[in-house]
Amino acid sequence: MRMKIPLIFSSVMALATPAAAAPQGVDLATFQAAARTRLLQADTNGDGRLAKAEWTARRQAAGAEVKGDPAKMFDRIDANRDGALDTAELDALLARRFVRMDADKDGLLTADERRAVRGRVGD
Ligand SMILES: [Ca+2]
Ligand SMILES: [Ca+2]
Repeated sequence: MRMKIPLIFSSVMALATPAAAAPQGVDLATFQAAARTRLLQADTNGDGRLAKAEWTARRQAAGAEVKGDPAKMFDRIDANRDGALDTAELDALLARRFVRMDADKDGLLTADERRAVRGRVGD
């Protein structure tokens, strides 16, 4: 009987491996974590939040792909009006963005869905 255990184990591994190797998309939490890390590259004073000047500088550096006034956009995102974008505010922004990008509403962003909006979202 003991000889069968490794066989069962290896067949379970064989079933699990393809799903791990070829994910169907990125879920919200993964998207938020990755995008938040990218946004916080603009956190030049390292306090873990984006001040308006940091946000504006980042939007301007993104150049022609960015539409709209960065300062007005900042004010919309800064829900508690303290003049900085914290993790919760960035995650709320990214959650709205995720919903817009998730064309088939399955809760996962595929590479195609992300490609479809590239250049429209500004980063
Ligand atoms: Ca804030
Ligand atoms: Ca999707």
